[in-house]
Amino acid sequence: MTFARHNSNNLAHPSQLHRHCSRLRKAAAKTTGGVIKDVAVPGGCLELEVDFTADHPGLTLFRCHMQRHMDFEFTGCSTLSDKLIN
Ligand SMILES: [Cu+2]
Repeated sequence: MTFARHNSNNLAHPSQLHRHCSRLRKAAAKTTGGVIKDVAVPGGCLELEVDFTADHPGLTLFRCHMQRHMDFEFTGCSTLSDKLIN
């Protein structure tokens, strides 16, 4: 699966999709060599795309690692359903 994220403000956000191993596909409109990263930092007003294998059904946390950003709700859970995975 590909997870695409557009950072709509000018702050850097060290973001992580927990419970999955992510491979950075594209950052700031440039294709990468597919480096494996736990945390990627989209700079201000930039986009990134990561590929991951959706092999862990259930709640998955996506968050920014900056405490102040988490305090202002840059954190959330998504549910990967068994139907999506199989
Ligand atoms: Cu942040």
